[in-house]
Amino acid sequence: MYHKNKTARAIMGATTALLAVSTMAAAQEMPPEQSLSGLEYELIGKADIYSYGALESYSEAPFLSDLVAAGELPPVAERLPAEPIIMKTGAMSDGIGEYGGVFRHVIGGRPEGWNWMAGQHQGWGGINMAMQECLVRQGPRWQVRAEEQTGPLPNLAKSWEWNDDRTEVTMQLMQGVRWSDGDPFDVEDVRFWWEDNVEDENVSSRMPAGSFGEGATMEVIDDYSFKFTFDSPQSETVLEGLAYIQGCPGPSHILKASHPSYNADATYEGYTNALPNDLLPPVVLGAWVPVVHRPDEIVIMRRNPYYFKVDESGQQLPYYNEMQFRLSTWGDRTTQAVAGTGDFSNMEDPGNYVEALKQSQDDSSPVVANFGPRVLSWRLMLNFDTSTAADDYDRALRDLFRERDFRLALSHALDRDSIGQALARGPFSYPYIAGFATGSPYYDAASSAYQPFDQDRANALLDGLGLMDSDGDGIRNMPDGENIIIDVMADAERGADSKQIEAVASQLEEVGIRIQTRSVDQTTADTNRTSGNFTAMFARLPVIQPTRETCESFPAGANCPTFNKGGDRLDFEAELETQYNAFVASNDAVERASLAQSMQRLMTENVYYIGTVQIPAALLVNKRVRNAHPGTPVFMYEWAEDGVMRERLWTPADLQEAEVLPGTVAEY
Ligand code: BQZ
Repeated sequence: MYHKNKTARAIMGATTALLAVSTMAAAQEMPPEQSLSGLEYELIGKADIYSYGALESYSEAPFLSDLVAAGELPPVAERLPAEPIIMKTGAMSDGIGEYGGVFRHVIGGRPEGWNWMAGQHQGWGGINMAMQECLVRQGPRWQVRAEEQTGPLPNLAKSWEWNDDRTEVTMQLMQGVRWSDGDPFDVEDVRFWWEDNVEDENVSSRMPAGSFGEGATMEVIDDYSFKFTFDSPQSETVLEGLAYIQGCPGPSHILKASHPSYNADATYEGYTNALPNDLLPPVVLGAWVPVVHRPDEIVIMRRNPYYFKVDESGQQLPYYNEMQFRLSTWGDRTTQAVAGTGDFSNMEDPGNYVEALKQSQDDSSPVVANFGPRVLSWRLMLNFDTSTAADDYDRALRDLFRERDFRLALSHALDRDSIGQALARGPFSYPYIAGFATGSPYYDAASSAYQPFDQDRANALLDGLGLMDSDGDGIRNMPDGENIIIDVMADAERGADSKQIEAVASQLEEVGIRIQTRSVDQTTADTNRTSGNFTAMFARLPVIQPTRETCESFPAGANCPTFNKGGDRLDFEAELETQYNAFVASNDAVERASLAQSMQRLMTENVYYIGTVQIPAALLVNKRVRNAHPGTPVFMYEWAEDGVMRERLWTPADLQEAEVLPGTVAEY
């Protein structure tokens, strides 16, 4: 429960440590950081949040009882597993909820398709997390006390045991969970997810083959249990990789027919597109099911009558009957949350901050705003993989990117304070170099090599590489005479990204390097980014937990990171890979922290990518929404949509918004 004056700031401790270190101000150290987050809350045990068990009786949303009476649905007790997940009342900041109403999201993304196992996105902003359920869960961990911070929370995998030397972990699945069409969920769905998606290199899974646990193989034991075997001892940490958006099985009973392993006529392209965004409703395990998608307008989701979670009074979750996702822009998400026409925003576009904060401070404001630590970090990624270069010029560029002095030069050329001020005036931004963002529990200032703004140094480094402006046009030339012009892909719809690239481009031009920005739509940016299909790319990528979207930031296995998929490691990268492997294999928090420090040193000293700035985000939630714990971070173990646990959010009946599709559920 939320206690304003209790001190339990495990997550934000890093910021305080940083202030102490920065007074020593050695030449290449990070400047002092000012924290904007001030929330304190009580930390609790994992089982205080939810557990598994049978209750004497169950009840359901009233309209579902009508559907049962009409013979359209089996009774609730038959739809639930024998031992559902029980959300504990003590962990709810407003207690057990009332059924009904709508939760109104506004998002900037557009659903690409529903086949998430094949890497498709659903438009982000919380749609995927409302549809998917994963083997384990990370989002709610921000509330877990330090002694229990040993690994993920259970979810579909309700428990697991390790063998003595920790080379095998056997996981038990919940029994009796059903898909939203009533089909039973069992180990076959997990096997299909692993063998025919993750490990099938023809499928662009978000957890690329070989990136989860050294040499991991999977073996089915019986209908509800399976075993991972590893080449080397592993830890609870490695299992974090089985949470959103990596370890979430899709409906094998639907998808096998489109997969080449089961259908001689099927193609991999056809498989990826087997669940197009205009084919509704998809079959899911999540609390809500998409039932309407009007392109560029709205996605409407309705409650899943087979959802496998209840509250302590036996009410089947979720409380909200309907989830709406208006398809607009990310900036509009904040505008509408502040205006009260949307219920939720991860305020993440600093251009909005001052105005949004001012308005939300007013007593009559419909919204509460809480700042967290700096978790949003931006970077310019240079592709080190020469094997996928488009042509000779691109290959020459990538060879250059592999030179540490070139990356150091680019980093020294950037004036991160002015980039930050271009985003938002005020104390929001802080320089980002590479590695963990300062909001990460693994961040350590003393282990971060800082490349201060120093264009003389940048010029000297570039001169030293023999990259002179031989034709006097202001742009340095490659040894063969061509101008150095770097094609940088970026997401056109992210205002904070475009503003930064503009500043980066003009600063790099000052040292004779030209950036040519290629702005693309979000889906193109997303797929090219995750598949490594770019020469250079500018993007916002939080590095908070190394086990989440690992392949975007760490050399975890031969196919990672996305910006060096060819496996031809940079010198320090091989060492970084060894440290990453040791990190996920370690069960000792002290050892992990120290490995994180040496990873941070390697990443920042070698400028693994070129960071620009990092900023805090604020969570905006409408005041009529209950159980949105005020301590919920926008991002810590997962985005707030998971961290806030939407299946237990509710609104009192007299404050509920009207549903667009009252009385309905997905029909198959
Ligand atoms: C939050 C998040 C929930 C993806 C996406 C998007 C993609 C990335 C990232 C964020 C959006 C919101 O982020 O910006 O606040 O709601 O969806 O998933 O930026 O382009 O690929 O990783 O999650």
